[in-house]
Order: sequence, then structure tokens, then C-alpha cells
Amino acid sequence: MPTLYTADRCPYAARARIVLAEKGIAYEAVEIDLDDRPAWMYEKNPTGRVPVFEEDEGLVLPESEVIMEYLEERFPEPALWPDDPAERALARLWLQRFDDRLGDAYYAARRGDGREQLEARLADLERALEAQPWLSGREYGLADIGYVPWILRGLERLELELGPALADWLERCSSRPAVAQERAVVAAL
Ligand SMILES: N[C@@H](CCC(=O)N[C@@H](CS)C(=O)NCC(=O)O)C(=O)O
Repeated sequence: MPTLYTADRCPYAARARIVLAEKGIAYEAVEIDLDDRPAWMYEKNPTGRVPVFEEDEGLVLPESEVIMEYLEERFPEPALWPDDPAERALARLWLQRFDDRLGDAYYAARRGDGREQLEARLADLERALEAQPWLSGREYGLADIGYVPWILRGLERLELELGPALADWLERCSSRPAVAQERAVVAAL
């Protein structure tokens, strides 16, 4: 059985957890205390960060985006890349631009460096979701999974106020058991 080195509080690890749940893959979860990390974690990932996905065959993969894409290729069903090549490219762009489109502003707000940037980024997300149901277009997939962990945590930790399109997207994401499960993880933090 594969292992996921993870931490409940980590939104990057949440990406991997959601993809594993979507695909119904059984795995052992090893919860890492990020404030008192075991030294062996640096053998799994030189940065010491979670998530890391490990297979019995010896593959050890850090980096949430790489893990998501690997799981998608290794376990193609249900598909989490859009069928349409243009939407698939846009999904990749959402993941690649995550820091610019949400991550940097989220962490600035968490550090107490102001919320204006985050509010601007949420307004951008709102506009994107007014135009189409899912971030990359017509299908739920890796782009949505790549962003939803921060929105869930932001609601709890930053008391985010979501516009109607973003709130509706979150509800539709949460109707998927894999995301609902993650919502429960966040509620228990
Ligand atoms: N680029 C990494 C980022 C992972 C990351 O930042 N994980 C955090 C927890 S959310 C971590 O392990 N932090 C501990 C540290 O930076 O030392 C990914 O996408 O997996």
C-alpha cells in the first residue's frame, strides 16, 4: 500500500489527499508534526516538506503538483484533467500560476501583511467563476482541487467573505465526498 506523508493543517497535502480520495486509492497516512519534524523526513524530501507520496516499489515523490499529476497518470479513472486540450492547458496554467493567483496573497494575509491583495485575488476568482462553472472550464478537476484547500482554510482562519460565484463553486466542490472529507479535516483543526 502506498504511503502519504502528510499534515492535516497543510493545504498542499490536502491536494494529494483529495486526489487520492477521488480515485479511491487506499493508502497509509503518516501525519508529520511540522513543528517537530522527524529527521528522516529530510531523506524523503530534502526540503523536509509535506506532502510526500511513497510507493512500495521505491518511488518517493514530493511536491503536491507533481503528486497530483502522477496520480492522474497512474490511476486515470475518474479523469481529473479536462477532456478538452484547451481546458487541460488552462488547468495546468491555474496550477502553475497558483502563487500569483492566490497563494502569495493568502500567505501575506496569514502573516498579517494586509488583506487587500487577497481580496483582489478572490475578486479575480469570482470573475473567472462567473464565466464558467469550474476553474478550467466545463469540468471539475485538478485546477479546482489545486485551489479549494486554501479557500476552505481561509474561511476558517481568515473569515473570508466569498462572492456568490465562488461560494456556489465551493458548495459544488463540497458535494464531492473527497472535498467534503477535507472540509471535515479543516473543521477539526
Ligand atoms: N511546493 C510544495 C510546498 C509544500 C509546503 O510548503 N508544505 C508545508 C506545509 S503546508 C511544509 O511542509 N512546511 C514546512 C516547512 O516549510 O519547513 C508542494 O507543493 O508540495
